[in-house]
Amino acid sequence: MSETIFSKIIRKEIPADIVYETESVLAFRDINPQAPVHILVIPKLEIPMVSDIDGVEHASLLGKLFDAANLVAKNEGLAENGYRVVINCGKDGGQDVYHLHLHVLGGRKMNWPPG
Ligand code: DGP
Repeated sequence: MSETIFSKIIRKEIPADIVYETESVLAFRDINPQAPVHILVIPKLEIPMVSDIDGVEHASLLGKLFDAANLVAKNEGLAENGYRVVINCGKDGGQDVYHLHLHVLGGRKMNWPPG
């Protein structure tokens, strides 16, 4: 699958409000926030979607993604009241950008069930 706009953000070819970066992970504010805090956490490795994850091959990277999600949530002051971490997968899952990303949402009470 071809690269997405997130690859351009990783390479700093287009601007993004980056809040956290390591050699393998990048976190930046969503351009269309659905909550007072809405941050995307992505691997720099191009994995299109959840169904492309290999649990063995990507185990370490997945751990780093969740560590980053928890860290940015803490940095944004979400640790006490909690937050939601969402991964949309495919067309019916509501995925628009085919580069794996965790949505970290917080700063308001989330609704359930999701739409
Ligand atoms: P999803 O529907 O799960 O694939 O979410 C994609 C998210 O990516 C969506 O909430 C909007 C966000 N997004 C798309 N393009 C850009 C961009 O160029 N910059 C930033 N910061 N976010 C983007």
